[in-house]
Amino acid sequence: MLTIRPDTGTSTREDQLARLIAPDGQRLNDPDLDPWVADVFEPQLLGLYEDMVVARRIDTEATALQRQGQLVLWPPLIGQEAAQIGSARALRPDDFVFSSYRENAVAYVRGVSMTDMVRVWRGSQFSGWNPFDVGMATPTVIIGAQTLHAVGYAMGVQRDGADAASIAYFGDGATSEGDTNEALVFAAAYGAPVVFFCQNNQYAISEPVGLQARRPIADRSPGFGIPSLRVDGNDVLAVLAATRMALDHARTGTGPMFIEAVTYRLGPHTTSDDPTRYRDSDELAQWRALDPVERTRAMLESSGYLTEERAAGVAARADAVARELREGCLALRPRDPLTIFDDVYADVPESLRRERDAYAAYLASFDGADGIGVGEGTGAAR
Ligand SMILES: Cc1ncc(C[n+]2csc(CCOP(=O)(O)OP(=O)(O)O)c2C)c(N)n1
Repeated sequence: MLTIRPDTGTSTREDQLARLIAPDGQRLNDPDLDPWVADVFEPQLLGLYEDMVVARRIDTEATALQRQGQLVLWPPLIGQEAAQIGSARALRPDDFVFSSYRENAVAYVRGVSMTDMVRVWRGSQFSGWNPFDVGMATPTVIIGAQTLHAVGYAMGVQRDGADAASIAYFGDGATSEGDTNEALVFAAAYGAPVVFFCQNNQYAISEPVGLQARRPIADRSPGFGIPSLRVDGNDVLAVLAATRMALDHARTGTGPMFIEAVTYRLGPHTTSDDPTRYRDSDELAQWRALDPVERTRAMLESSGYLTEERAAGVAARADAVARELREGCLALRPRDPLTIFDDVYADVPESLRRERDAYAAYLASFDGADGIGVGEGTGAAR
């Protein structure tokens, strides 16, 4: 296996990361970031902590549902809670989110229901929710495509004379895609009010970030004329501050901004992936020590704010959300397979009509075969 790991793309170099909470929970100061979180005291920090605990609980519950055969696939976010919660809590309701498949904590903050969160992963619907109800487009699996959507939306906002912004979430791997680079060119050229939020979780499936990035990812966008910030992505307060700063930059007509949140995917790429094949346990242990949830907990405990009662409240909230997720998931029924042909064309082309008829005939061929229907596990159906 090729392993190129210069101390650049994969780096957690202390000197390069903007940070407000140390790994041991100590509150640090940063003259650039501090003003953006001057209103964040213990109660607000407890809210961010609760969000992260809930996000992790959603993730473990969905992973368990996949292992129990109730979901086809799940893309875990464990390790990336601070990057997602800190950035999502910086958004206003009139901002618009364009994400990949891993931003389930962002979706939670935007108000996506637990049932909608798993619809697509259960295979019961082709898309998850109504974007305009929550200010968030449904996830994009095509790597980097959502960056173009975010820029297009931002250019529309600009032409409407509104002061909202859009935000594009993507991974380190997506920065190698043509789409992302085109999006950066357009955003810079038109001064679009968009924030590019890259979660550098160190891997694009099995490829370490150092393979594609010989310099920190945050060094790329200045070449397009877009200022960037490299922040500790496991520090929820620093991420909140950086995203508020970037959104303000975008909304006030100063143009796009790029944030690289340096974090780590503690779990597999998806539930189909085995990360032990491409990364070692020492690396994992090193990042576990930087756990974003533990860090905020340590901070709140050392200040005496996280009492047993408050911790119990957080755990109860996480349990309630997990229950909602499980019940919502199990209540979802499969759709008629033929509906895959619906709602794509207003006037269905002849070729697609023929394909639909052929598929309908194929499905019908199982009817009455020893009383066993499609999907019930017959050798023939497989
Ligand atoms: C255009 C395109 N090429 C390839 C893939 C296959 N693919 C799925 S996930 C992935 C890696 C993405 O890595 P990154 O952008 O770092 O995001 P992460 O999954 O780490 O959050 C790839 C190559 C795809 N979905 N779309």
